[in-house]
Amino acid sequence: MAAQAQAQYIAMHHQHHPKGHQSSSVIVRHIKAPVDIVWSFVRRFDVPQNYKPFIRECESNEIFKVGSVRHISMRTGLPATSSVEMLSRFDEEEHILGIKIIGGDHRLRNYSSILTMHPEEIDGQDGTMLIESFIVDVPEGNSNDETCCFVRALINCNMKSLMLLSEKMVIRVQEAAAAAAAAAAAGEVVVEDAAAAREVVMEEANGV
Ligand code: A8S
Repeated sequence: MAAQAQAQYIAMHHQHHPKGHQSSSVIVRHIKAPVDIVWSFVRRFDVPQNYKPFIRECESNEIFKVGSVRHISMRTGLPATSSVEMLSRFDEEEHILGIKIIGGDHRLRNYSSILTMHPEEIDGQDGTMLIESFIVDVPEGNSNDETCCFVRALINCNMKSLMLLSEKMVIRVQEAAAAAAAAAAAGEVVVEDAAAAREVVMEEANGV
């Protein structure tokens, strides 16, 4: 059932058509956090460093929308120092984020990625199936396999970090809800209810 849903999502959103000199792949990860929490990090096109561990800084002075551009500087230790990226898809209802790399000092030419997330139950809890796919030119001097491994490794790091942050956020939201309930029981109204407590925690984490 889950495998079928996964295949369907991939067929629907993650079809790239690589030519001979291009590499493409799909990565799936399951996160024990509801979609709205995972999406709260991913949707912030202007602050990718909130979850992507290789990014040092990001500049983007626009309100983000399709066509918005961000200038990223990387941490040291990578074969790259900067990247210029454009938001190519942004769907807040369906939870779809598409990015195209349009410049920068690195070796990934014509890189384009799509990230989607889908609600799923994990151990009886609200979870998220995270799917990311990409297509990129194979750089001169590298094989298709090398390129695919390199990009997959980077995406895996991003996804792992997103998973840890999201799962931590679930715990903070639960704690805030419990604290709100305890305060209410004691007759103090700090935040109105569990839903309000959750909003406070999520806004704080994402610097909204
Ligand atoms: C992403 C995905 C990738 C980012 C790559 C593949 C990159 O930011 C890093 C190293 C590079 O050599 C290329 O969604 C580039 O972040 C971490 C600078 C583009």
